[in-house]
Amino acid sequence: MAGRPERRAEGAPVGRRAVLGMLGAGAAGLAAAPYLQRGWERFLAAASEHDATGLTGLLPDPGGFRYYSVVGSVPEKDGTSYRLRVDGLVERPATYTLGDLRALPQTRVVHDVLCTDGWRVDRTPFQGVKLADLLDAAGVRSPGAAVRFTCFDGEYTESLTLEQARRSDVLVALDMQDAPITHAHGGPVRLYVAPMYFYKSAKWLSGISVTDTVVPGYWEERGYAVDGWLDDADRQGDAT
Ligand SMILES: Nc1nc2c(c(=O)[nH]1)N[C@H]1C(S)=C(S)[C@@H](COP(=O)(O)O)O[C@H]1N2
Ligand SMILES: [Mo]
Repeated sequence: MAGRPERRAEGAPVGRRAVLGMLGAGAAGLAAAPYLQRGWERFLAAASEHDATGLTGLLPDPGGFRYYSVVGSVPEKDGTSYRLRVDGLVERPATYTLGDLRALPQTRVVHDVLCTDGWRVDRTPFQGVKLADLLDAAGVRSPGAAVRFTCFDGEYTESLTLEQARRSDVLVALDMQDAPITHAHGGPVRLYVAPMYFYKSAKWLSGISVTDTVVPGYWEERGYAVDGWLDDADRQGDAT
C-alpha cells in the first residue's frame, strides 16, 4: 500500500483485544479498518506481503519473518555512517557509532517473536547492548519517566516506560539470528523488546530520548496498545 494509513480520530481508543479481534477477521477485517493497514515495504513484491493475494506461500519467506516499513524506502547505514543519539532528560547526552556499540558488553536474548498480524517466529536469538546500560551511561535525570525511540526512516517512533526500558530483555540489538541485522530487518541497529509484540521493536534505530511521559508511537497513534505485552510476558527471554 503506497499511502499512509489514515490517522484515527482522537478520543476513540482501541484496546489490544479489539485490535487483535479485527486482525483475526483477516483481510475483511483490515478492509473494514483502513487505519490499521500497513505501509508495506515497496522494495519487496506486494504479493509476498499480502496473504489476501494467496501468493505468499509461493514466495520464499526465510525464517518466517515478514518485512515491514511504513515508508517506501529507507537509506542504508553502515559502520561508517551509522550514529545513535541518546539525549533528552539525561545528564550525559551521547552519540554512539556502530563500533562503540559493538565494543560494549553484549547480551543475547532468545524469545518468540510475534506480530499482531498473526505470524510468529519461535525462539529467535537477538544480541546487542542492554538498553538499561545506555540509560545508565547517560544518567536519567528528573523528571525522566519514559523513553522515546526515533528511526532513520524518518517516520517510525516507539516508546517505553523507563521501567520497561530497564528490563534485561530489552536490547539495542546488533545481531539477529546470530548474524548482523540486515537492512531489511532494521539494521545495523534496531530495538528488540522481547516481552512485547514486535511492533515495539523499532527498526533502523537512530534516537533514544528520555522524556517525562510516554509519547505514543507510530502504530499506537493508529490504535495499537501502548503497552504491547505478550501474553507470556512474565517469562523473560533467556539471556545466554
Ligand atoms: N522503523 C520501523 N520499525 C518497525 C516497523 C516499521 O514499519 N518501521 N514495523 C514494526 C512491526 S509492526 C513489526 S511486526 C516489526 C517487523 O520487523 P521485520 O520487518 O524485521 O520482520 O518491526 C516493527 N518495527
Ligand atoms: Mo507487526
